[in-house]
Amino acid sequence: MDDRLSFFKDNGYVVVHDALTATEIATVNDGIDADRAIHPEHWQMGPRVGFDAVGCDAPDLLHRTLALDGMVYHPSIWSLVRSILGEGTLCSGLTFMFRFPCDADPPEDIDGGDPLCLSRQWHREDRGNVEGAQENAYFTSAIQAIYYLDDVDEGCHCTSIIPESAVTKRSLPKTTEGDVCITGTESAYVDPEKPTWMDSFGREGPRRIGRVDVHARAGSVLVFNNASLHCATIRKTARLRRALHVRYRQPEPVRSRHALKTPCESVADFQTALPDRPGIRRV
Ligand SMILES: O=C(O)CCC(=O)C(=O)O
Repeated sequence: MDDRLSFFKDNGYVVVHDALTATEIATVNDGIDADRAIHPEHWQMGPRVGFDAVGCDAPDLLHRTLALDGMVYHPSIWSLVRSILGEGTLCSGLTFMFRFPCDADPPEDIDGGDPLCLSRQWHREDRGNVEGAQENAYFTSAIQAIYYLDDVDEGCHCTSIIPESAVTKRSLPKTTEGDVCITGTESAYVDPEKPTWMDSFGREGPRRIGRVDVHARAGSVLVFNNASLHCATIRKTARLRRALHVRYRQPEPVRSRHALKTPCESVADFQTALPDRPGIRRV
């Protein structure tokens, strides 16, 4: 545990391998397949740029299936999350995501030695919102846990992240009005030799260096500071990648909407909207 905490402090993320048993993985995937069969209307893809993905969010999703109940505060990461964010931390969001096979060709100018990579849209969640991060030693205002529900390697879509310590995040320039947000992300970790990259779908963005592509077996979970630069690495692949994203934060400050999704305006809103089953709703 201490090793994971110190890795998280130094890097802004940690991977917990084999966090879920084969039975837990099957429970989640089977439950989602059942929900898709009964409610196909909730799993329709909206218009996307070039590659297909679809997700469903809690609270609605948790009202339709019991299969994710054990995942809201899964014991493999819950004490880690609470050690980082402190007593009073709550789940503030949960999304199940499918990323589908993609047959587009990689651009000629490949990104960072990754021959199958089609796209990377780097971002800090909530535009780098770090409200409340100064309250803990990890400079973390919210955590996102991404559970892989399929094996992930260099031949399929993965999550990528740029290691960045709590000390660095604390020292980065921040906005001085409104919510406290890290600024200057456009130029962060940009390759000085070749600062831009055009993805397979004609979108130009910064070409970042220093990334870690998270390749791990189904049942592993990436736990990261929501303000760390990360993205989905979209690859040419015939494989599906399923993942469960769970978000955590402190309810305060109530005015900051970080780690929340519409229509929930606060952690309390999200909690109230959850089904009243043991282990899910905590307020
Ligand atoms: O799907 C992924 O691997 C990462 C998605 C992502 O960038 C996000 O949740 O903000």
